[in-house]
Amino acid sequence: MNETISEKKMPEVVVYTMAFCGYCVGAKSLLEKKSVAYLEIRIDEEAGKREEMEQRAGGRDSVPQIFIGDQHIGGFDELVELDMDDELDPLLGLE
Ligand SMILES: N[C@@H](CCC(=O)N[C@@H](CS)C(=O)NCC(=O)O)C(=O)O
Repeated sequence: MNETISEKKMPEVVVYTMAFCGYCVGAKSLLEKKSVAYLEIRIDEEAGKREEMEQRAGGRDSVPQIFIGDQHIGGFDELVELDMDDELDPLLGLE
């Protein structure tokens, strides 16, 4: 079946963040530069979200923690590394 751009399924992108976090700003900026919509979850504002993040991220407790669909990417460094290796866009459904 032919897939038009408007029908293309983009995975849900989730970024767990908190206030005063430069790495969080960096991760969000990279996604925004690519015009990728993401759900930001503030672990310092929403009850239970810190625990949820740590559970999903295999115990990692630094922010940001980034998920593309069901896949745990890690933090800002891992996001940038994937991008530098040209592996990020395919995960985001951009290619
Ligand atoms: N290498 C990590 C560094 C993330 C980081 O250090 N985040 C800070 C906030 S900007 C943090 O969570 N510090 C508390 C901690 O490491 O537990 C990444 O690239 O995401």
